[in-house]
Amino acid sequence: MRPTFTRSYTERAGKFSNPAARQLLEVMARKQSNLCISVDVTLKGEFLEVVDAVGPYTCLIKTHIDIIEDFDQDLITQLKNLSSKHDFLIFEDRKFADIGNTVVLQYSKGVHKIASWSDITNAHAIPGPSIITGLASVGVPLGRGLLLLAEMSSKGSLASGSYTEGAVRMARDHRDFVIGFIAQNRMEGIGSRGFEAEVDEDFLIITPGVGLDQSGDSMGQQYRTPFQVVAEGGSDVIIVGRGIYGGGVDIPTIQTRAERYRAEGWKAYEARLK
Ligand code: S5P
Repeated sequence: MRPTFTRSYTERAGKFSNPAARQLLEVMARKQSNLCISVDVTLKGEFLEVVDAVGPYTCLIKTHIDIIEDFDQDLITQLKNLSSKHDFLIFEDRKFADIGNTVVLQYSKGVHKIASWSDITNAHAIPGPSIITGLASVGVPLGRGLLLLAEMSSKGSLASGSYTEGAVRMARDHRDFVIGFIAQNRMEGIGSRGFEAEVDEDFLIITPGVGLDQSGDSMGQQYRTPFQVVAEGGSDVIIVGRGIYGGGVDIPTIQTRAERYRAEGWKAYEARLK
């Protein structure tokens, strides 16, 4: 059987029943972009300015909505307008990690009402399957998708080995809602009998810790290049943050960098299809 990562995004889109996964793969093919941009800035005005500037180059805007100091409902209205204008999906990087009842409230209520605007969100596997059933009770009726954190990019991460295997097993039991993983490697076949190529399952692999010019930061982040991540590692989407908006640069520079990462990510995808 042909391994998942050698199939085109378009071919794979049709196989997902989850609407968010399907839409993401379709946007990726349409825009020739497997670049998710993490806009980790703390002021609404700057956030919207960067999102509007990089919108054309990205398939997915990743947010940490709780770091925005002057958050209001209008930010969400404007973000959704930009997502229609530029044709990208929205991923709130909330990293839920609590019991089912609590994550239901955190996902749907409070100031941010994440489920009402975020196509995709993510969760740690640490609480066990009830975190998925809790989040799914809110997200599935809205057509949302969930990524489980199976591995992390930070030095000394404890998410490896049997923990990663446990996360994959949890995902397999909830295929309607769990669309893939935040991970550094492909996950098909992990924790099951066969080798990757023998298992016909498809999970999206979304990979942070991507940079072309740095190997890490002073706080344990570790970077690999788009080629290492997509062509060699078989990941589907690269997440780039400071590599694009970092260093206090102007908007044209941010756009030049976004296009550079888009082109590198796409080239790596085309290389692995061959
Ligand atoms: O393992 C992880 C998982 C995530 S979601 N490592 C990460 O770095 N992230 C997130 O990706 C992190 O919270 C940040 O928003 C982004 C990486 O940002 P960068 O500036 O280092 O590219």
